[in-house]
Amino acid sequence: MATKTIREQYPVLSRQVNGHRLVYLDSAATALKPQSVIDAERAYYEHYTANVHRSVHTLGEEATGAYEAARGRVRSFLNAGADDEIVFTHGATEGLNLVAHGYGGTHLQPGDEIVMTPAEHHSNLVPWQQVAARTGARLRFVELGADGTVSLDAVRAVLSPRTRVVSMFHSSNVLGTVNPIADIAREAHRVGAVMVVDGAQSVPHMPVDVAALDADFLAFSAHKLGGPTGVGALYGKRALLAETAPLYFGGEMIEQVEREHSTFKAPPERFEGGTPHIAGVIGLGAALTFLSEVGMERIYQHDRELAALAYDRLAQVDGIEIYGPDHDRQSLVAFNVKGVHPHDVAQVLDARGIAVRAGHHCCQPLMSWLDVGSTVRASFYLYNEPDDIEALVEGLQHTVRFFHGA
Ligand code: C6P
Repeated sequence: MATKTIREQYPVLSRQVNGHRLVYLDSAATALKPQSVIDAERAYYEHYTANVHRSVHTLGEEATGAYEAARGRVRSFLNAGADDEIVFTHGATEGLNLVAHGYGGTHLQPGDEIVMTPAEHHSNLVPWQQVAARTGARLRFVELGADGTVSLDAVRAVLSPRTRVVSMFHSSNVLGTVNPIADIAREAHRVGAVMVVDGAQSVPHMPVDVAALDADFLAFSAHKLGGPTGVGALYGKRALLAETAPLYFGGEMIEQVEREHSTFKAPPERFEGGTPHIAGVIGLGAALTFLSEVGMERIYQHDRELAALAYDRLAQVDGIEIYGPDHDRQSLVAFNVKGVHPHDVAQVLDARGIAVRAGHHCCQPLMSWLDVGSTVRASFYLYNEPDDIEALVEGLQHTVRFFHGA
């Protein structure tokens, strides 16, 4: 599929924003949706709206078939061993909460250790803080390298016989770095800990193989890879999911309910209580099909090339400070224009049709480590091209002139 054809499949890219063509550089917050995803959701609502796993009529069977087919698609996309290792969630945040509360909350003892980095998204930090407070476990943080990277030696330095959980991002939503998860998982397993992976920023941008990584759990969101909002999936090894307690109790997750007592279904149904986001799950399946047709290896290379180009071009703009390493970036660049608040930068860019994110990116401890309150972030995906980066560079040159004079 040629890049031009890819762009044409995203209807929102044909709109104008403030009199300019839309330059969408905020895919790390949420990615644009291709027509096939929009069509798949719409088809469910137009042609076979029904609940799943309940209704024994034609529409119910069709809906259940499409819902379970999407589970199979997630399994093959991640190279998981079996469909029942895939749990549908509201997104990465719910997946990580399910592991923290459902697994950590029932396995951690006082003095046990949970290892992570100071660069975690709040969704992979706050749930563990909560579970640590409840169980008496302790959080331990890996020391970041000077450029924000995570080295295996730094991970080894904090692992101990008390480590029970290592929970880390795969790709950073601020630094653009990719953690060596397969190596970290090997070290985690050596001390008897489980490896939890926050795949929110990796699954959309690179081939992710849970078997090759030997991840015990891996969570991601559909909306960051072109699927609908409010849905995602959690991969968990079958034996570990079997030891995980559900977060929600109610319809369809039960086996037998008596007045005073209930028993629960096996995973994954045990974790999908209540009517799920059926259209969203079907849309997630369509998004994975679309990405697979383009090819994840190709998307990986494309996004890396754009991130490298953006780094080089932004480094040439006077008055810009870039955060994170100068090489090996996955799909984004976070930076500041010296002396200008990130929100002001975002507003000036927006007036030129350029969408970026400004803020702490739900990574306040990392902002403290970087010694900033917030940053601007430009993030790229398969529909971006070098001309989008040139538009950003021109917009930033204009911003510098606007605030600091010619
Ligand atoms: N980061 C960003 O603009 P949810 O919100 O559940 O879909 O994903 C949470 C999440 C978890 N981990 C990482 C590394 C993430 O980047 C995100 C979402 C968005 O950076 C919204 S804050």
